[in-house]
Amino acid sequence: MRILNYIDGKLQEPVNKKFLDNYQPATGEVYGEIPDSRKEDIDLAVEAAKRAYPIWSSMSPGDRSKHLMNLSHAIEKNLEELAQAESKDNGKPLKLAQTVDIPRARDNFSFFATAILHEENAMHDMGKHAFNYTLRKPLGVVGCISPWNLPLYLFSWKIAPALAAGNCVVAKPSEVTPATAFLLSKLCIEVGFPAGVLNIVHGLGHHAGQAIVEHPDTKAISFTGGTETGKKIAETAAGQFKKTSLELGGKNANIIFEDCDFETAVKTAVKSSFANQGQICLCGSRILIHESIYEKFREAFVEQVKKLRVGPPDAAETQVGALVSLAHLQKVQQYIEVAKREGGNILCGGTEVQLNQPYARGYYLSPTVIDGLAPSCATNQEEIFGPVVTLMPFKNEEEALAIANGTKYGLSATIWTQNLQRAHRVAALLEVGIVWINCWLVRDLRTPFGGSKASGMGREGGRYALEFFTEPKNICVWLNQ
Ligand code: TXE
Repeated sequence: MRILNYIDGKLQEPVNKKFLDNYQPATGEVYGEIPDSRKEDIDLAVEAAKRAYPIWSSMSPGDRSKHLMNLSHAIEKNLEELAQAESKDNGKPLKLAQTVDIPRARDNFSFFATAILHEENAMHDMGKHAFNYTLRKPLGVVGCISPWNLPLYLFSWKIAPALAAGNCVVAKPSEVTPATAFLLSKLCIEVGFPAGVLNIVHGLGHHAGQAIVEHPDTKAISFTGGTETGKKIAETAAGQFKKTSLELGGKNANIIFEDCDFETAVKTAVKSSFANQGQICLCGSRILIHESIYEKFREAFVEQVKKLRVGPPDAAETQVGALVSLAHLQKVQQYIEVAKREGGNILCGGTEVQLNQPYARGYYLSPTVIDGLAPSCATNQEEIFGPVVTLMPFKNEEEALAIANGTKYGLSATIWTQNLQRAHRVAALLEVGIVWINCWLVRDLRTPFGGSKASGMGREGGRYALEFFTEPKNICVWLNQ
């Protein structure tokens, strides 16, 4: 697959004609190439977006909505092809791409396409003297930079609200998983999406990504990725007073109280630890268990984890596919070594899984459960972002909260209890942006999505995203003589 940039409605090579290898995680083989775009490509994309902006931003919400719905329908029509491409590019089970990633990308477009049909603006009445009304204006050209773990899902989660609000977009998917963003650009051409409104440029973060952030004409940056990268983006953007929305890492606590619905808690904890090979920012990577049920939970949990089937992404029975890249596999393995040095007990997993040809060189790791580590050690503090989870006992609610809140991250948490008062009390005291009570990853696209502390700044979702991608302008009208 030879991937091309999508600029001004056309597929094109990067100006320098240089390409990077694209790897298939399931086999470890190079299976395509992607543009190694630089500043000059971003300049072209921003110019195209600026030309398209006057028409796109002044279109009625109804007309913009129709264009976005066309993309949603095109994703639905091509769901199978997109799911195959996502699974091949990322290593995730095909079934997951078919049932979660691609349907969600479709829904991201339809959600924001219809949301703008129901928008209302504020009016502040000052009695007989005057009144105010508030316009919400798009920002202009905005940059959207997305990661590799949920490629089309997170890419569309940014560009759909940005476009719906009337902005033109320069977007860069992760260089590790560029395939479905490229297929989306082909769909844009197929459905006649207006040229220049959405531009998709491929390349490395420190080249193409950095150029989007530095460009004086990108008015806002919506970013999802690692905390270190987010910090760098925030520093660059601050100098230009650019708006930023940063969705970064997590080290989420999954708190299991003694009165939980045990079977459901165990089953869901397996999912929240290892879905997408543990490469979801919302995964519950630290399981805190009340000491009275610690042993019982550990036994039941490890037994179920051992049964998870690691295998080729396209095999129907596979539950855990390949990690996204060799570099990432090695990073996760290093963390397992750190856990051993810190004195952790590897209760299961921790080793590479050797599959037969053609998958023998793929990046497979067995789901890993570790206990016996203090909350303050590196394994329990740093984001591993792989199929690795730790178990820790706690004595009471206060201790559970202290452990849960005791990291630099603050993205999400899960609470398992049948005690209504405790559930709400603990939820209110958790220093995170999202809490699930007796469930995990149940999503309503209208709700605020994002984290606090080192997990980021700002919120995505529903009106929060539409507010981020617009600027309020108050107009005061004097009525008296
Ligand atoms: O992400 P990066 P990486 C975490 C996870 C992972 C770590 C690093 O812990 O191990 O981050 O992953 C672009 N200016 N998450 O290195 O580098 C880059 O090209 C502008 C959490 O793959 O942050 C890609 O498109 N852009 C996470 C995007 O940023 C830059 C999801 C993310 O890449 C840039 C993924 C720069 N200077 C990883 N440098 C989550 N929150 O869900 C890179 N990029």
